[in-house]
Amino acid sequence: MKFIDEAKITIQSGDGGSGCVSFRREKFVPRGGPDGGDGGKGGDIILKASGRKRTLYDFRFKRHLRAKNGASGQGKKKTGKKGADLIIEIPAGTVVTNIETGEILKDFITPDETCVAAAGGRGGLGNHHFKTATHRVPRFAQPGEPGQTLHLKLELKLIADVGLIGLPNAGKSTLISKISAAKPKIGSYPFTTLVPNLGVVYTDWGEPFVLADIPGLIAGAHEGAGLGTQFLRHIERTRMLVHLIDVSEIDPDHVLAGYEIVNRELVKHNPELAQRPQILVLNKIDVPGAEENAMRFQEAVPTSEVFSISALKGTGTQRLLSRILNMLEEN
Ligand SMILES: Nc1nc2c(ncn2[C@@H]2O[C@H](COP(=O)(O)OP(=O)(O)OP(=O)(O)O)[C@@H](O)[C@H]2O)c(=O)[nH]1
Ligand SMILES: [Mg+2]
Repeated sequence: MKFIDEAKITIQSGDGGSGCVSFRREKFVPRGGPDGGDGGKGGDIILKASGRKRTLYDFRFKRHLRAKNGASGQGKKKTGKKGADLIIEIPAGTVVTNIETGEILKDFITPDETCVAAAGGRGGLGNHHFKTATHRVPRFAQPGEPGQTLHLKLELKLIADVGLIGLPNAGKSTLISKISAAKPKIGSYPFTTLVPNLGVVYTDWGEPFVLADIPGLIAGAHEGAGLGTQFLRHIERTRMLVHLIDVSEIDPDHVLAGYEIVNRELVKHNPELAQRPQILVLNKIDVPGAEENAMRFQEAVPTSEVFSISALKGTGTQRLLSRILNMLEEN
């Protein structure tokens, strides 16, 4: 089970600008004295926890991150421009370690926490600082201090944004295996899944999100039946639920029976969990006769938005993903 997202990056703060060697030259001021300004400070690399980031996905493509150098000082004691800082957004929950020393730089817990991971180099002093009573014509200035380069490891303990719930055999593991890299066991019998699986779902429309596939819920799950409470507890930390229903198994005389079993378990385990935003998804729409069942179900829950998909064939899954993303952004 891999619940950790990891990335290695190299950060480099900006070099300080060099100090300037210059002498005041004006028509009526002979031998005006040194007036070289200081170099600007190099930009810092700042790490910032963000509530919008959910994974370390960005760093697969962007591994080397640099802040800007400070500009050199100029005549007339003008200080060089400061190099721009680079703010790197990471998900809250990321632990940042210096790879060379093994030291933990920071454990980012809540959004908006920041940390200067590498400070920009100081700017060099201009030559006007070096004028003394005995040394009136300093023809030198200080170079800027170089920036720092650090190799960092970012580790994020993944917390599921979306929980996938449903009766055993509804096709939860099939769905997660099709839309993420997770490779859970899939079987044509109940209780194939014995431990939760997490998968990161990447889409073209927004920030990736983390989906949790949990073992099927059955009546009495809140008291430990089936695989019980430990998995209900697992989905307590998600922000929304996707309730998967095997539409080929719907009993025409009790259309909502299966759906109600799962919801009852949620309420009994934790009433707050039943209030969580939930998307209803009818799966296995490819099975002959499923369309009629889907219609019956829709009529029985007229107010709810119901999706029909085939996890196996991929029918309807893109539309579902786009709705999940919308709901995550709304909440
Ligand atoms: N025809 C059809 N079969 C599907 C579809 N999705 C899943 N199945 C089949 O349904 C069975 C159960 O799938 P799983 O993904 O293991 O179901 P699960 O909900 O994870 O089951 P548990 O882990 O036991 O709770 C497998 O035989 C799948 O091949 C679908 O869209 N269409
Ligand atoms: Mg499963």
